[in-house]
Amino acid sequence: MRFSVLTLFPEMFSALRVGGIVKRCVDRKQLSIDTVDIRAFATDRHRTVDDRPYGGGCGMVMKPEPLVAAIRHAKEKHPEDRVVLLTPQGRLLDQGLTKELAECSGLVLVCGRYEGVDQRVRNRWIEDEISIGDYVLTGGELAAMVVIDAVTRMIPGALGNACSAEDESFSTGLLEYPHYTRPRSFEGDGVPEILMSGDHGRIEQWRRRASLIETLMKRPDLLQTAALESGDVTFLETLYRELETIMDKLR
Ligand code: 4FV
Repeated sequence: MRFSVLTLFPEMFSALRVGGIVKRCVDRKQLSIDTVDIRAFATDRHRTVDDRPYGGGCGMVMKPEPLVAAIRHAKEKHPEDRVVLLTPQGRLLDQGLTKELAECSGLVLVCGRYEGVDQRVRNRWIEDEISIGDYVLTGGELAAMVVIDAVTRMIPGALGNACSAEDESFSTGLLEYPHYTRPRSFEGDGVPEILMSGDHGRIEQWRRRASLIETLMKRPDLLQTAALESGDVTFLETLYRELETIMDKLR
């Protein structure tokens, strides 16, 4: 997987190389992250990359010339790579979109700054727009890092041999089950006995039910789209009836 990141702050991406799964994938050549400094493509004496908006208004806009020159530079080397602008107007990043991006040979991630980029760049050069959430950042860099981190996890083998990105939050469409590790007792709190039983069938069922409860309590909206199995619905119905009984007593 190849990431070419077009940014005014290439040094920000050194954060991805300090450690963790992304660094490991880079070291194993499963992944490359090349930063391209957009300002290096500005041709005027002051190397200007932004200017005042036509029609007035506050803030500045990223100029088309240096940005398009930087995109051309990235596409020259890998014409098949998808050019993605990080912007609040983009498709909302979720696990499904992350999976889709991980199937690309490479991504050219364009990080905007100021109020945004000149519309003519979006019309002619941007192939996809992605948002990491409905809020406004000072720049696209952090959003680009989120995309790099989430997509890296989908690279086969990135998570280490035993684990795959298949059996986790959102890939099941449900929230993750609770995790426990040693010590067996921590400040008076223990660990559910079932997890020490060695009975993987019952442990699997316990985890599935814990995921359903977590999702019902915290993100019931996800239950609409989750790939539920028959046992799940029966379990949720039992839960529902128990809650009903409790509610009746409370009313
Ligand atoms: C953003 C987001 C985001 C908008 C103007 C950069 C900023 C500034 N990117 N998801 N939310 N971008 O707020 O991706 O240029």
